[in-house]
Amino acid sequence: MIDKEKFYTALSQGKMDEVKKLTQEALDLNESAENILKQGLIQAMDRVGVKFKKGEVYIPEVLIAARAMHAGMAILKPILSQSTSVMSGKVIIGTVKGDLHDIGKNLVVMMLEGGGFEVVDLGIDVPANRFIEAIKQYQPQIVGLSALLTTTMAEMKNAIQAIEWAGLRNQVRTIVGGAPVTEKFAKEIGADGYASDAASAVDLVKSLLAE
Ligand code: B1M
Repeated sequence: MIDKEKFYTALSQGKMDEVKKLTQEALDLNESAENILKQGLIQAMDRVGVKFKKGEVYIPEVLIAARAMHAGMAILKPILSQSTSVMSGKVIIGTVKGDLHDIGKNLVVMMLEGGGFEVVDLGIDVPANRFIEAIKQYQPQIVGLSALLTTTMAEMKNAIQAIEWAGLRNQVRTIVGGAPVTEKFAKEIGADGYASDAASAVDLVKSLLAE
């Protein structure tokens, strides 16, 4: 049983050691890494997000919560990324230009690695030309774009267009995701796929590679 209140209290107060302890304790009690992630860490961060929206907490509080979330995720990473299958494809991924949110993207990376994919993480605030350089350098089959702001969603379109203009569109499949992104938007900007969460991103990549 995951103590959601304890996770929320520790995470919202930015108590990294406490979040790590709670995460480890839950693992020791045989909770699955997926459950700890969803019911412990993500739900706590969602509650912080609601308070942020209402103006009850501000950016510094959200930042320390994000740092505490990363501390918990670091404990789960080896488990989520554990894979017995051989590398089944290469994915490059990044949060688009102007956007600094990386928690969700990092989860997608972990789950893809767990799904047996080789992942090159380009980080945050990634301009279109960096995606192009990375396609040439790493020769991936899939390019993943993440955005958390309605204002940076347009950058996804720019990146996909730039890939097309660089003559690389037939070489890669593009997938998009992030809280404000929808299936409809993905189609409008010419992405090859949309995933609403990290687990679906793995299924999506698998299905695109099987086509
Ligand atoms: Co920001 N922020 N933030 N923030 N922040 C949101 C996104 C917001 C919804 C908060 C709110 O108002 N309720 C709002 C966006 C509003 C909008 O545009 N619609 C917002 C805002 C406004 C801002 C600033 C503009 C605030 C300001 O400066 N006034 C600013 C922008 C900075 C910038 O990017 N240029 C800002 C800053 C920040 C912090 C730096 C303080 C911090 C980020 C720290 C970090 O990431 N290292 C932060 C945080 C933490 C949040 C909230 C609270 C949490 C986001 C998060 O990590 N969620 C967020 C509110 C919320 O979402 N509840 C908010 C947990 C994560 C697991 O979920 O990222 O959705 P998510 O990822 C999911 C799926 O979306 C999906 O899978 C993931 C796992 O299942 N997914 C993909 C994600 N990428 C994918 C890619 C894929 C497939 C699936 O394929 C490639």
